[in-house]
Amino acid sequence: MMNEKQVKTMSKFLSLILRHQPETIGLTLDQNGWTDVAILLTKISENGKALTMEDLIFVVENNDKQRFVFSPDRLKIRANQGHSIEVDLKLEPTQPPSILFHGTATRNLESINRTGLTKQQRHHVHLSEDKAVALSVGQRYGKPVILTIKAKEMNEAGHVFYRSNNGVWLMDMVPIEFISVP
Ligand code: HQG
Repeated sequence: MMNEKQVKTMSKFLSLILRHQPETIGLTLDQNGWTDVAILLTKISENGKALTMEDLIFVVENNDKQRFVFSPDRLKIRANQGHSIEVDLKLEPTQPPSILFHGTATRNLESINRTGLTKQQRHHVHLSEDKAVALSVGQRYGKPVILTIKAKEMNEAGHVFYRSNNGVWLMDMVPIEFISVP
């Protein structure tokens, strides 16, 4: 059985492979972001990181943010969100709650005040229903600040919101008029 640290390391590696650079291990994703589990296991082993199906199931089930999902027959796997490569997750537009949160670093505020929130390397701007999650996201990049987004108002103004299977809210951008900076 894998320990907590091994699970975390493997989760990070899977994020790299399933969201950003599948070519690192010679893998390809289909247009919806899925890849074949058997091929994934083989490619990972060929790249010196032995992983059994049992371990992979453990990593998927114990991932703190439920970042990955199997197809119902467990023959395929993909990341739930967070991609930088072009994939169509086939998410349906969804009505957001009245407010959502975005954690960022204070040094980004000047630029955000000019252009609103824009997607950087990833496909979407990511928002959370949970302030604590937003705080930890912001902390990754420096001194954190939590922005409150008037999501319902923004949605009613015509901006499309999607919700990933693991509960992350995704949109193309957030104009400045819907952002409250503390
Ligand atoms: C910032 C984690 C300057 C933005 C989380 C962020 C999330 C701007 C950074 C997921 C800007 C992009 C995504 C602007 C946005 N000027 N900076 N106009 N607009 N930014 O990593 O939201 O652990 O692409 O504030 O839970 O930090 O990977 O986005 O600081 O869901 O599963 O540009 O990553 O999930 O950074 O994080 P990211 P994020 P995982």
